[in-house]
Formats: sequence, C-alpha cells, structure tokens
Amino acid sequence: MTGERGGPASKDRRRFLASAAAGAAVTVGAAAAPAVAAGVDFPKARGKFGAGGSESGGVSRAEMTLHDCEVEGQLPLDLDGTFYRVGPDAQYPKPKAYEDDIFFDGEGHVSMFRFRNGHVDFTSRYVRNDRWKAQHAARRSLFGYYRNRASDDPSVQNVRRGSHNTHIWVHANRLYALKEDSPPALIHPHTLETLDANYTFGGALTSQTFTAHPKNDPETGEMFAFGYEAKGLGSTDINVFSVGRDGQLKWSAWINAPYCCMLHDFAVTRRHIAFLAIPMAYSPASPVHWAWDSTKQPWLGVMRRGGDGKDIRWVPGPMNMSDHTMGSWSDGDRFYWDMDGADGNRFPFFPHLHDSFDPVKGQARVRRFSMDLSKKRITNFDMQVLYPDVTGALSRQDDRYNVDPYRYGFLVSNTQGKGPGWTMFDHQTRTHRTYHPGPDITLSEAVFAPRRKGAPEADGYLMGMAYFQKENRSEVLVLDTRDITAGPIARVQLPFKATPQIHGNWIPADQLPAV
Ligand code: V55
Ligand code: FE
Repeated sequence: MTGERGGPASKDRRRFLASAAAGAAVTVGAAAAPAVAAGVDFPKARGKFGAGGSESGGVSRAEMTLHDCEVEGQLPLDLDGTFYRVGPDAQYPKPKAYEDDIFFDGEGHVSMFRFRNGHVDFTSRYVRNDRWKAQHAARRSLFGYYRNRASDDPSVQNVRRGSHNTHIWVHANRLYALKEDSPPALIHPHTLETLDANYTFGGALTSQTFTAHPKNDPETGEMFAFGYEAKGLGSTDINVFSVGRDGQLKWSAWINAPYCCMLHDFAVTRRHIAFLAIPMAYSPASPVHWAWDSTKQPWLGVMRRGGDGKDIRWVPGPMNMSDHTMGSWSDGDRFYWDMDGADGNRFPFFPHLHDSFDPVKGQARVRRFSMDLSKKRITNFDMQVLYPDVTGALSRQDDRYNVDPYRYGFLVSNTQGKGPGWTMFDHQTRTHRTYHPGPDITLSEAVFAPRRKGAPEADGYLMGMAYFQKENRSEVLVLDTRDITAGPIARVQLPFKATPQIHGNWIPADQLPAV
C-alpha cells in the first residue's frame, strides 16, 4: 500500500510486540465500559490508529453526496461507468490500549464517481456491517487489534468483525465490498446502501472467508475466488471456488497451505489456479495476527482449474513478499504469474519474529513467477525481476485479461528524485512509461477503463485518486493510455480530501444494473 500515505511508521517493533502481549493479557478488564463516555478524540501523534501518520493520512468519516463535481479538462462524453473505491476509514478512535493498531483495521468506506455524458457525481458511504452498526450504536470503538478477537470488547464477542475495507468487485450485476477475513458485503451499486453485510451466496458459501481479489473470466462468465483460514483463524484450509454468470456458486475445491499465512491475492488462468504462501505468517504472539517469520520459506502452489484440488503442487522458492497480481497465464503445462514483490517484508507495521524491518528488502519490483508442470519432479519455483529500475506497488492490468496472456500492466511507482508516478508496462517490448504528477502530490492505485466495449487491450483510460497535500484535497486524474506521460486529459475535483483507499475499480455502465 503506497497510495495516499505518509512515510513508514517509525515504531519500535519489540516494544510493540511486548506491549501488545501485555495488552492481550488484560484485554477484558481494559475494555470494560468507561464510567464517563470518552469523546471522539483521535490521537494526533503520527503512527497512532486513525491519526495523520497511521499510513493513511488520517480519517475522513464524512459520508458525502456531491452532485456534478467540478471537472477540469475534457472528459470523453462516451465514458459511461463508475469508478468505485474503498479503504479503511476509522469510525472511532481505538481505546488507549489499542492505539498502536494498524491502518488496515479501519472500517470500510466505499466511494464512487459516476461518469456519464461528461458529468461526474460523487457518493461515499460506510459499509453498514455488523461491526459498524455496533460501534455506531455505542458511539465508540468496540473492536481491538486487527484480526484479534481476544482484544474485542466483551459486548461484541459474538458480533462479526469484518470491516469490508479492502476491495470492491462486480460480477453478475452485483457489487461486493471485500475483506479477506469475512464473506463479502453486498452493496447497492448506485446508492452504496449495504444490502447484505454477510453475503454467502444463499448459504452456499462454506468458507468462513472470501478474498479481496477475485478474478473474472470473460469467456465463461465465471468469477473465481477463494477463502483462506477458511475453517477459522489460524487454519491452513483454503476453499477455492467459482460463481457462475447466474450468481450461483458453481465449483468448489479444498486445499491446504503449507502453513497459515497471508494469502492476499491469487492467480487464475484458463488451466490453472495458483497461490503464493509467504512468510507473513500467523503468529499467536503478534497482536495484529501476522508476523514476518524469516525462518519460513515461500511456496508456490499450482493446481488444475476446475479439479478437486488433489493435484496441487506446492514448491519452495527464493525469499520474497509478493502480493498483487499484475497478470497470469498458462502456456500448455507452463504456468506464469506476474506480481509486484519485494525480497523481504514490505509492510513495516507488522512485527518481525526473528529480525527487523529492512527498508531496502521491502522495496518491490515486478516479478515473474513460473512453474513447468510437465516435469515429474519440480524442486523449486522460478522467480525473475522484470524491470529492475522500477519500484512500486498495487499492480493492475486490463481486467478483461485476468485469465489470459496479457501485454500491458500498471503500477504505482516511485522514482528517486521524481516522486510517485503511474507506470504503464509493455511486456512485449519490455518498456515502460511513467506519468509523474509532480511535488506534494501522492497517488493511489491506478485503474484501467476501456475506451469502449471491445477496445483492444489497455486501449482507453487510466484513472485514480491524486491527493494534493498543500491544498488538502483530492482529484480523480484521467489519463489516455495512448500516452500517459502527456498528463491528465481531465481532472475530476473534490473540494475536500477523499476517503483513504486500498483498491478501486472502473465498472462500465453495461456491467451494472439500470438505475
Ligand atoms: C492487505 C490489506 C488489508 C488486509 C490484508 O494489501 C492485506 C494488503 C486493508 O486490509 O487486511
Ligand atoms: Fe490488495
């Protein structure tokens, strides 16, 4: 997560672990309701949950409706669809004992920019899940550390803690808000009203969890997704499944990870499905569920798509922390998967079990993972850095190519001396171009919008949020992919700072139900 964030939190990891362990031991007492209700007073110190430095640049909390945003430049009149985005936007400050909780634990706040006839309407709403409702009624934070049930207030021990703060996805005319520890929340695509905060496909979903990174197959109309820790926190069980065009659960298989770790994204091709286990592993000693365990090895697991999962081959390989898929494909029995990834932990806010955070090892580059499944014996997976000169995060592609060979990818990059940028890669020529917005402007994830239905791969627009630090407000910048270095063709302006963002998506109007 680079995006709209400040520098890395400068927290003492050991102290964090130690105080967290102590905090966990006194959880129940510490969380008892105060005699005097605390006011809504977010900490000011950078690095504290909800404060200016907790990786997010603070909180927004305001649910907004803005009819007809100011637009500078020329928006194509036929650009018809919605740019959705979501991120953790702390609903309430945490109790003192949990102030060092991480940005990833904020409540999901969804926003949308509806583009039509050269006009753009903006709406933002929190996901009204069980957690949000409980805290709304109590007027305070009731949930402790990220994915740590033991730190929750006694009054919410049986309340779902899913925050739905990571990604939004559209399939079969439905809009989902996603968090990898919970089933999806079903959201109304035009009002952002929460329709079902625990959507289980009519009870058919057996996994307790659902990834934030599904993939759509445009040919079969299926959505592929998975849940990890699918049988409960700490479990190695993975449920991988597809949902048909009709919105019904279609195919399901169960596999096991080599150890319980963060399986944030995955790969789906026409023939294969793959997972990368990384040493961001479950640790009961960590207050925030995960810890970087340098004694563990990454493993790549590849299985046949549509099978029962028994054929999965887990193979070890070089140390890395890769999490976001740029693209993946199969060429016969050969499987290829591009991700942005680093040589070590890239999230300084998760504790280390055996070493300490290394900012050099935390720098990510685009890597290509591959496995030749025709071989009887495979001793290790292959990993190659494709563009050594570009560091960045939040890989994306033209999502119409999720399961097919692809040529173009996008990244939020960072260039020494030039600051943040959006980089577009052409894997065929192994070249790249970068748009740099200039000083004091930070960029969120860039998403791709096809120029029109059936446009060639990556022909269209690249858009995303830019935060203008000096003016403390945000804009959606719209670039033409024919030359992103030319700068925005249009700027959709908000007179305020946008809600924090993890991921977003452009959804063409023909994939949404009529208003
Ligand atoms: C990520 C983000 C999350 C999370 C786990 O980008 C992984 C990775 C915003 O929450 O819970
Ligand atoms: Fe993600």
